[in-house]
Amino acid sequence: MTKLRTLALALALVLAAALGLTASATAETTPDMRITKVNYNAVGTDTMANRNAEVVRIENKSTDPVDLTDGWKLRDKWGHTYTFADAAVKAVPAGGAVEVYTGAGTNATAGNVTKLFWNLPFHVWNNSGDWAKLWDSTGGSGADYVSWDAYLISG
Ligand SMILES: [Ca+2]
Repeated sequence: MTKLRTLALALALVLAAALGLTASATAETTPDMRITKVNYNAVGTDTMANRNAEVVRIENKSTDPVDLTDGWKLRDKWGHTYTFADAAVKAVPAGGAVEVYTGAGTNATAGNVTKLFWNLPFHVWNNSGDWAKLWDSTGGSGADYVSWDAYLISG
């Protein structure tokens, strides 16, 4: 009986340890940032004046705030890279979004949406085909990806 009780206690301890590990593993959620809109083709002829008609929207689909300033980047197919550095995106709230505009402007947050301006002196997203890739803080293979040609968007 004593051996059985000891075995039961040992199993209970193992089970508790396993549950403890599971609980701590689920406490940290994986950031889930998604590119939900790419307006790559400004209406009319591309000029300096309509660069901000190009915009990429990225939404936080995870349940916790995400710090985009710890190494997140947005890139096109040709290597143009936007690095998230504004303090306003240090904690993008769950359900919140950031919008990256190509041209000049003043970064600003309204509600749970932060508008960021790349300040490029040209249109960056190719109308005839390109991709938008989001790199996370690990610098890995990309958190999200959207590509298009002149007629089709995928990703
Ligand atoms: Ca364009």
